[in-house]
Amino acid sequence: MKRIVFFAFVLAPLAAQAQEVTLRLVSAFPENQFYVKRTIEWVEKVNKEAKGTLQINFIGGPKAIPTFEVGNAVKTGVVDMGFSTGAFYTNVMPEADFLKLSETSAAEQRKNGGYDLINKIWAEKGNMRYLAKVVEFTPFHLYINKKIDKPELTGMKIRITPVYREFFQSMNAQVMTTAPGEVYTALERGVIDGYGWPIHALFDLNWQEKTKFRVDPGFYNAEVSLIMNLDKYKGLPAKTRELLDRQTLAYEQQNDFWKAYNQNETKRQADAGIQTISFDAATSKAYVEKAKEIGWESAIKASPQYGPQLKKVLAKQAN
Ligand code: 173
Repeated sequence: MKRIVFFAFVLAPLAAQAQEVTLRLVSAFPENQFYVKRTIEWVEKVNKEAKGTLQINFIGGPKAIPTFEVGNAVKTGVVDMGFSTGAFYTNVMPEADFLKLSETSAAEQRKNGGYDLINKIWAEKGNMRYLAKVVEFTPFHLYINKKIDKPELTGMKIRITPVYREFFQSMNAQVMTTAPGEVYTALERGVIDGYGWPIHALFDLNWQEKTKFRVDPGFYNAEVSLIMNLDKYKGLPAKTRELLDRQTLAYEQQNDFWKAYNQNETKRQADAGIQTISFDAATSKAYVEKAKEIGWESAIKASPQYGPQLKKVLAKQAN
């Protein structure tokens, strides 16, 4: 009798406390991308440190859930966590793609109200928690296989995601949206004359084999992050949630990593024979300004409510 009482009052609560939470994570980027490998390493570290409390179970990449469906899968709870960029889930909310317009860093956005605003919107429109941004300080570029001497793409078919749509269209490109996993074949078959992509991660997918030119300068700021189903996030025991917040923040705080990585990737492209196309100073300046102007203009049009609020925390304010 005594023993039973001991079990009920002492051991049973201990057993409940020891319940380990498992979160299922999918990646919108192909598994052979360096981003994903780096994230899997982070997951392994978390799993070691959080043993008994939290385990993240990496399910896979776009073969598990297609690139443009990861956002919806997180929203509805088909999976618990997603590794994605906002451009891949504009079908959940247009605001997802606005984070490319960030001129302030993730660290600054944690202080200036940006992180809280993002989380307000992500919760309200996407039933999501925006855990942490883990790729930044990374410009996008236009890569093409035909030489141009001015920012003019008439007659060219360019692979895009929502990141580049309005900007490339403003240069008269014919655009075609595809997931990263389909770009190599499109290049190989000559279906596209070029594509938008960050300064890095070209080699991960072997695109250097099919790429002649990179247009400089770059524009915008690539954003890749960990997102989570909001109900799942709220339902975590407080201690587990705090642990997850700490671990995702620690990952975000390593973003300076990308600065040196991108320099190296730029060199690697030159070494692989990718030539750069540059414009004169005035044209370059106008090119970058146009990207920004068109980006915010379409953002505010797509979200009159949150576009202007996000601009305040994402854009560097003119003094
Ligand atoms: O080009 C893309 O697929 C894209 O939108 C993107 C965004 C962030 C990082 C890498 C790619």
